[in-house]
Amino acid sequence: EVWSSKDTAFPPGFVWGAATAAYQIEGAVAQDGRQPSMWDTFVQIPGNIANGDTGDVACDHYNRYKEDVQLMKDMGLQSYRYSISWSRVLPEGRGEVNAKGLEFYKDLTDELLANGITPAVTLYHWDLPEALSKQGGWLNESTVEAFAEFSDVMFDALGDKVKLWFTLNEPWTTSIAGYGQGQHAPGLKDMAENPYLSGHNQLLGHAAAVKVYREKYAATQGGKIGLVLSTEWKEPLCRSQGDKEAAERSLIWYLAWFADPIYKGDYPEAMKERVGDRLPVFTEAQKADLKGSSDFFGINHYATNLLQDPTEKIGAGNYFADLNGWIMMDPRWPMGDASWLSVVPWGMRRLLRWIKERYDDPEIYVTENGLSVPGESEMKLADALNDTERIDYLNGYVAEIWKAIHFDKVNVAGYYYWSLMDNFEWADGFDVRFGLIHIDYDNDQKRTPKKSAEVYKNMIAKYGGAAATATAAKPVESV
Ligand code: GBH
Repeated sequence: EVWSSKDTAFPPGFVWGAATAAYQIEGAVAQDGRQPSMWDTFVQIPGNIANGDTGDVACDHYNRYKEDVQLMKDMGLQSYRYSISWSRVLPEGRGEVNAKGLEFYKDLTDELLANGITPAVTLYHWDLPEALSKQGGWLNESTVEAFAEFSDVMFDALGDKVKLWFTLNEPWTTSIAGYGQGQHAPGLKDMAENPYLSGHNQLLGHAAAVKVYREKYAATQGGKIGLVLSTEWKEPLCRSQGDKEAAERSLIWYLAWFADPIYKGDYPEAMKERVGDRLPVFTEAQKADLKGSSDFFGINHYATNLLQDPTEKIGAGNYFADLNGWIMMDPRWPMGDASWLSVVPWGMRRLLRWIKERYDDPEIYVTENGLSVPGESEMKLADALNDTERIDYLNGYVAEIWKAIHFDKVNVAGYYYWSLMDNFEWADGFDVRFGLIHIDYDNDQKRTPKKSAEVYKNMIAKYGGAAATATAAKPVESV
């Protein structure tokens, strides 16, 4: 059966939003008592960031948040996902609260609510306070407790207004890029043990924060809390059993590494077998705290890989040897402005279905999805604003989410485009742009909505309005 335009409704209450992260947009790194995070330190080292860019000013969102909230409102955004700069609130990572830092997040949250936009807060999006990083950061188990304390401060300050909380953003990326390969802060290089140890402590940090929320706040504040994981979709290169198993192994090493402890109470068996004593072990009490510690499944998804079973061993004793698969791209796929960003909308549907099946049909939020247009930062303004590739990407991926909901019966509760505006794209600095809104870094950070912002606005008006959500779609045969 073919779907018709009458069937395009999204479920009632489906949330349409956009996302950012503190270090990527705020700037104002030394304003009002903020102390450095490990990213402030990392960007100082020559060679770490393209063109020597830093987040010192970025979009200057800290000083322009009111203008930005108006832009969100103009776009019809229903929700905004933003993160907290931990060292703005607790400059030393623990201890003394910086009232002015906290004030900023209260003001921003109030401004959102006053404009009818639902706040969705990420507690940790990679910017660990430097004071904690110096003591080993996520390699040191004491960071677990520090994160729970920081989370407590934030629930206490914002929990009467924020009803959707994300503890960590993409522990995979922190573990691999930050502690394993060194392209991200803190820039450590050890792929044998660091990824597994930093991942382990992040999981414990997540569980500890959720415990604080559930014990002290959930009953009175009534919000939902979970975390945000990420993976590319992993498609077998050929139909051979070996390639199918390599693809499955890759999903386990990217996603189930973190999702299994949360939904099943422990690491996947395959990881325990292959990683051996480099994989830390949870105590029974920790397993109990982890299991069921997410009210929903947050997923950042952008791209797809092909997986081939290696015919010979690819090294030993490190993360990618443990995973044991060749990760590649189909050369025919269009690409974004990053070597990992293949444009493969159907990968979204397959990933959502995989999550549904492995984790017993959780509620899912797509917490990030977006495109950087190749060469956009080199373009004249008029060309950058005419971002047809981004529009195609948005339409394509959202259509696949729709198919996942209607044909595969996946419980998707919301979609957040990455990103609201161009921003500091980590190691790529300001060269790579993901925004619906253009930032002119040479002209006082001037904001200009791109064509994609208008398309998204129309999409939200069409699918996210009261009329659209009131009409439940007819059941349709699977295709
Ligand atoms: C997100 O991560 C971040 O949350 C956000 O801050 C960032 O700005 C945005 O994406 C755009 O980059 O090394 O080949 O195995 C990106 C999602 C998931 C992309 C992990 C790279 C690893 C590719 N990332 N993925 S690979």
